[in-house]
Amino acid sequence: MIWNRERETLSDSKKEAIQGELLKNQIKRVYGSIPFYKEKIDSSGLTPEMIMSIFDIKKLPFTTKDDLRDNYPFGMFAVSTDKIVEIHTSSGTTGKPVVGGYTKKDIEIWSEVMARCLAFSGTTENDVVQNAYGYGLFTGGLGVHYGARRIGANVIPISGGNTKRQLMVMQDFKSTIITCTPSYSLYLAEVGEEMGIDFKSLPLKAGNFGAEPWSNNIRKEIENRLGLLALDIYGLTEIIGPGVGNECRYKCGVHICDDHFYPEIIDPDTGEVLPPGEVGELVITTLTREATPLLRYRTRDITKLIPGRCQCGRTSVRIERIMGRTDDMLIIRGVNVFPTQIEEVLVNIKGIEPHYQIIVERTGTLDQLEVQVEMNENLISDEIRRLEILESSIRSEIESLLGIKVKVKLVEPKTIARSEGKAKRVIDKRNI
Ligand code: DLL
Repeated sequence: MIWNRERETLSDSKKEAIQGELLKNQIKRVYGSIPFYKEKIDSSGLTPEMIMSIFDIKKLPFTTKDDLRDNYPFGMFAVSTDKIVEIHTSSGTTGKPVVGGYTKKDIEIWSEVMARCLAFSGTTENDVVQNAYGYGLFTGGLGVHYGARRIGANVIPISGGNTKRQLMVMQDFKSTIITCTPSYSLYLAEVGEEMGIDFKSLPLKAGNFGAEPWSNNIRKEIENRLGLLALDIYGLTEIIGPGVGNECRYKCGVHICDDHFYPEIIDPDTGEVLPPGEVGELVITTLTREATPLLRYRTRDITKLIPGRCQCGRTSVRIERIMGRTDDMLIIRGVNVFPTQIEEVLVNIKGIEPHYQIIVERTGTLDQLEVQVEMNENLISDEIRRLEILESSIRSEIESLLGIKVKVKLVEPKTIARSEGKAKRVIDKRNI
């Protein structure tokens, strides 16, 4: 179902006209209300009047995460504090968090784009949405909540964690839609299977999974084990939270709500704008955000724009699922490695679970990458020799994909920590 047919199926020319008008207004607002942007625009030799259409966006300077940190907490706010009705922050663990402010209108917009995202997975007013994203400063819980309310679905604000209670609620309240991180959905599957729950007999029909990178193979695993349609939802605190975009049931890229968020892909080293199909860093400009608008924000997320139209009828720009982040990308002996590449290999191997962790260490001047993977219960009783053969076959598959030497260690079932939110895949012990 398309939630907002008029806005989600705009012709190119109409969309460009709308985006252009919104951008012009946005530039004037940020220039007049955020000293940081006034200075930045002035020093790049521009005036707000020089931005006349959406195609002029390329002239604007970028905004980085460091800019947000330098202006922490409220230096990037475009409205006075009495207009703010809610605040959220990023879930990052290093340094000061990123702060997003919302006016009443921002919450309206958030509800609208999240309603669109939930409609991608078929959510209607008849559905029961079990919202297992964390409520609180993290945007996941309340963002999904607002969208589900906008649709008129019955939302269960269970938040993250307390897995047994999640499973009880899922059965007793007859949840039809589940929203959580992909890694947590697999944990729900694991605990549910141990309790003897037959997920396929439950009314669960779909889930919007996101907030962390995941692969297509993990999607298959989630779909098979939970018996539902698993779609990717993307977003970030800086832009609005969840609701920036979502996959449709054709699963061919994340549709961006591009009448609110304008996406570009750049070469992260040079800043040059790349054409559709080329992989680079996603940059987003908020066209309608009132409280914390951002111009050309460098997300650090790596993806590409997908050319062409989607069969679902929406005309929104699509991006490939996020491959990783520029700051998650490991550079091991000069080779770029994303955890999702390793995940793709692991999920296809029998005898192991999709729970893994990547440990990076430096011995002398050499980086060592070790992949720890859980074996499953059936394998654990196997003789050592067979386990060694499995380890070495996993190793050679990863090595042939990445082109570097790695260590693989099979670990006992359930020894890798499960997460109720974003999974921690990489432990980087290097001091660099
Ligand atoms: O994770 C917002 C969110 C909540 C999205 C619930 C989807 C569902 P932050 O905590 O600010 O916001 O983290 C944003 O998480 O820049 C990406 O690196 C990553 N991320 C978010 N969604 C996806 C996804 C929320 N579908 C950061 N695939 C982003 C891959 C994702 N990475």
